[in-house]
Amino acid sequence: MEGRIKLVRNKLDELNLDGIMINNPQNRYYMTGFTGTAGTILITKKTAKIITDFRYTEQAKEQAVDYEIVEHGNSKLETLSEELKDLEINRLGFEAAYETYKQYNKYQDKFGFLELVSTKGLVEELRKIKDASEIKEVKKAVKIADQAFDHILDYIEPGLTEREVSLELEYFMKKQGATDNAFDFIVASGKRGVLPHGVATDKELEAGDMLTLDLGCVYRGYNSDLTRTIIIGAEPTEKQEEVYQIVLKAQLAAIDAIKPGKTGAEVDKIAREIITKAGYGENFGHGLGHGVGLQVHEEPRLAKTGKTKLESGMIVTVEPGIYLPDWGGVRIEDIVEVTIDGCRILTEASKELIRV
Ligand SMILES: [Mn+2]
Repeated sequence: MEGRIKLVRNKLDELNLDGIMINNPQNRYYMTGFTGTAGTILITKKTAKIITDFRYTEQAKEQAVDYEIVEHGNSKLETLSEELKDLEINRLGFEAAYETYKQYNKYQDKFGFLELVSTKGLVEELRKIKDASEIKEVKKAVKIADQAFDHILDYIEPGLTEREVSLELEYFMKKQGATDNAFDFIVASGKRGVLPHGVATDKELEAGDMLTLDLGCVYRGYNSDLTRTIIIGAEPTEKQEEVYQIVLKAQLAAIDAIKPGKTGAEVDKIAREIITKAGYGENFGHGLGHGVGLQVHEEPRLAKTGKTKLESGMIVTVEPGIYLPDWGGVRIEDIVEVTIDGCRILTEASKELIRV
């Protein structure tokens, strides 16, 4: 964590701040290794502290060895205020995207002796590039999702409800060591496939349905995200096969184009052009992909608006889709790691149009 603290201190210098308080849970974990759910990180040019309560002081001492642990009593803000005065902080950064207006007002009341300075994505910026230990955790989360996909292929049969499929996925992944679901799984069968975020319902799976499964888990704080579309109990129709192959072609071309220096918009465009040329441009209404790490959706974005240039160590999804009203949809999603000269696909689930 020392390296990460140093990088934050460089940012403090750049922004002419004496310190920053970090409350965003993912940023807190990233900066400290502390897994407790309450505590404010205070990083200044010379000190690094976690202000937390009685429930977490021992745990914080064990997990966050680079930090001084300060236990607060009834009022965390009171303790924070004393610390800030002792440290002679004049300009204090806070996380604009995380703190609420109500909380900001409380800070203003308590910290009248200093200037509160809004910061945007200071820690998130560091989180874009994953180090070896983070890549290892994402790989494990990806592996659990891959195994869950293989498992669910054996489990699925006509007559099961989407909800039963979703529950089985959750049960399986948690048995493999996942601590949580990365999001509400999408289990969208038949015409429901038109909904890019069609979470599982009581609809029963029917022969001839296409089924889009979008699942992911959390492993040691890191997320996975996997989408496959399969076909249930029948050979695909010509149209199902056609739409599937277009999405797959777009996905493979985008993956092929990923390398350092390319922007998210450039990669998005490659997939979008293939889908548009095939006549389905209007039916691909979302971005191509997103960063994955401590949050399942984070920077950088692969989308029309994605200005970030890809760099080695970024981990992103590539997930084009085609959604047709009164018909259904197809989406195929892998997670890839950007390398020095291209990218490595971390997802191993098959991309054949699988019939179960
Ligand atoms: Mn995704």
